[in-house]
Amino acid sequence: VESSVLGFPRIGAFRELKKNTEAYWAGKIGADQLLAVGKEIREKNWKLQKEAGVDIIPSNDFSYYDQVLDLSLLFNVIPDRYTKFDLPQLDVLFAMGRGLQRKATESTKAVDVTALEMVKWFDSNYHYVRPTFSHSTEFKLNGQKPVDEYLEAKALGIETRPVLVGPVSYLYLGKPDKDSLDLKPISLLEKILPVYTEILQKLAAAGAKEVQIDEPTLVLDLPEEVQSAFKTAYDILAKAEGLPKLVLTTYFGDVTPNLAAIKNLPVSGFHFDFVRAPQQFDEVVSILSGEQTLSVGIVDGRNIWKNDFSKSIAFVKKAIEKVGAEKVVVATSSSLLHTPVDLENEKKLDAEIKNWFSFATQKLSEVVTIAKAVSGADVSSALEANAAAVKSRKESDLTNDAAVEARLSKIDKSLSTRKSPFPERLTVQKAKYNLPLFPTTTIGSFPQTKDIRINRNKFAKGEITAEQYEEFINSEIEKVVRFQEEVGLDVLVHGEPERNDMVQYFGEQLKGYAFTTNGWVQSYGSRYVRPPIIVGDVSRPKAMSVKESVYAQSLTKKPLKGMLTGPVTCLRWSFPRDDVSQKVQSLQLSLALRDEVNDLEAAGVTVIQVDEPAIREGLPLRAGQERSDYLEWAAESFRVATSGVRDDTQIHSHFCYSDLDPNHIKALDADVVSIEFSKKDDPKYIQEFSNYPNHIGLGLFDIHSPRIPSKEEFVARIGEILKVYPADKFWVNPDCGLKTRGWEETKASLTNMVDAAKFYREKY
Ligand code: THG
Ligand code: ZN
Repeated sequence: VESSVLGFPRIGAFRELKKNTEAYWAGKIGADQLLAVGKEIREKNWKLQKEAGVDIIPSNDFSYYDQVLDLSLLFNVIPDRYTKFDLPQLDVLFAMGRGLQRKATESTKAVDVTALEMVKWFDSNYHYVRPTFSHSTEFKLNGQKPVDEYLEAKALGIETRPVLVGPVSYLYLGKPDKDSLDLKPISLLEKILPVYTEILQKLAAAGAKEVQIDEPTLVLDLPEEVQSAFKTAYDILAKAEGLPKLVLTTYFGDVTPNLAAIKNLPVSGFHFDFVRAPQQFDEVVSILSGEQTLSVGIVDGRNIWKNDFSKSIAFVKKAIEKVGAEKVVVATSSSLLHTPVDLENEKKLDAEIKNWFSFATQKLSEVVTIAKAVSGADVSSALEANAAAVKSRKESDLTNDAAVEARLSKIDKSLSTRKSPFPERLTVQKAKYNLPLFPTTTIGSFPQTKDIRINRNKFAKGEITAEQYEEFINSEIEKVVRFQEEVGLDVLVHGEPERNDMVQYFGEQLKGYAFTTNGWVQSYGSRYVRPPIIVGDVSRPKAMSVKESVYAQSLTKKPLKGMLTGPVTCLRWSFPRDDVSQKVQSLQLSLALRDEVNDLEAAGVTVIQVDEPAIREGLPLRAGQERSDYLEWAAESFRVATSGVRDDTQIHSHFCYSDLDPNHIKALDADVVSIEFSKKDDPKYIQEFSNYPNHIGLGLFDIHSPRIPSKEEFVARIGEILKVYPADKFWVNPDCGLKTRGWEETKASLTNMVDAAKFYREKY
């Protein structure tokens, strides 16, 4: 029985890709050097997998930014606005991913172009760049990245299986460009198949026997025309000459509701995610023809817990019984992109806890060991060690806290309801804060400068004292407060210089969490996160954010928001436990945060923002009972965290990176919400949000891009919104926090934004 990996992290064991990509953007290194680093990472990854004994090793899982964006480039799905500057291919990729604004030089034209929209990859914390189609899109092959990378591995003596996102998913995950809003991407299917055929033929000609063709949209509720697109697409591909075998790959959920769509597809095999959806086993196996292979996704690509070998082996044996050993492949459930690279680089983890984990590198041995075990090889010592680790975790005191469990059992309606309904709260809040029409604010973080990172590192290493560090943080807070007063913002923030990441920062202060020193996972482009790990029942030993917020408020007469990360987001951006439900973990977090919210209020910080950008990410991918349960406990968690306050305490929240449903947000009952909006070109979104009952700020500029919008641009965008949107509910703010931006562009953008708000204040 063969072992298979669907994709390996491409960031490098020590974030080499990030460092070099950002150096390239800053003009510090040339493209050659960046490309060389990419090549080195690919080589290391392939050799690592080869040495671990993996039989089916992926290629084209590497990307300099995002694998979906790579495909857009490969198929020439490049809106005209990116092609008119004669940029090199690599810069077109980055311009589409993050926007580009550059003054003219002697040899180059001025460039000014916004980025494409970036959205969550299913229910993960990875974000892809959304393909954007228009009536004038003409598919044609633009280079041959998958072939080049296949040949690169081959030259190293390593046979690989190239990975491509399949045609139906690629189209369905895209959207129409603003000049073609009536276009349904799936209608382009027959136009795109020739380029898929062409690249697949080239792969076969280069020697690839099989291609992993990812169709993860099969785990979604699909409209009829998308379901039927699978048959159309794969029938056409099957008729083409000279194609490699195709393994249709699904992950992150249950495909059975779309089973009819893939039954009888002319592919050589299927991959299913049995970590997430073991219950689909009987049904999916029933559609296999005698020839088709079954890739059994059994090693979790989304979490860091050690595999339970005895369970997995039993599962794979069941598969062998059904379809025969020669048809079964043991695989990771999804790409390992969502896990950190190597547990061996964690030097500070408690040895007992460390023994419960498995990162991408360790997972390679896991698939290999399981494949060997079911093939009858003697792996008894590996099995014994694994059983001991599984037992140690189950029985550890670190896992269970009776006090937390007791408090959880007492949550009731009174704990999750504000004292009065919104209209009454609004009256007292208006009197208390006396804000102008179109109040301006930011989402919370300000630029995380080099200086901030250096000081944080020094403090972590003990090179400066706690007092020195506090003094530094206070001076940063003061700078941010003064800046906001100067620009004329109305509701201020402290800027979060003390925080590395909005989840990691709280995770590190909560009991029940473990954290890594090098456990980076790509979030988008060059931005990575280091998710903390929930290992046991969660509680808050002491206040986590009060000191900084109180200090910041003491510097100004304007209201200042205390900033917290909501329970659902803390859960979703951590590696969760797999032995307790998400609901329980979320409610435990909500109690810890409730204490923090109440402490902030008692300390005089009475505008409090509890961000829930991941609320949509947690939404089960399909409609149904599980989804309605989720919506209920997610909203309940937020309300438990925020309902302990007085009516005149103003609760804010913030959401980004997803297509939100205003109804879901309504259930949180926050007084003010801000949502990412600048890339939502379709006027229907403005309409959708215009009925939102409480106050709302629709994000006015993209914070992922260094580009500075002019005052006129802000005025135009607000004007568009005000055509359908009630003026007295409307806040003015950016899309999201500013931590990834530099100060220069932050100052310029916010100044223009505030000027635009003033313009409308005069007008109304
Ligand atoms: N934190 C976490 N997940 C997230 C976000 C976050 N997911 C969605 C969204 N925000 C993704 N955005 C970002 C934005 C910035 C960074 C990461 C994800 C970022 N990372 C630093 C970097 O790569 O340089 C490292 C931060 C650190 O030092 O810890 O800036 O905000 N969990
Ligand atoms: Zn955000």
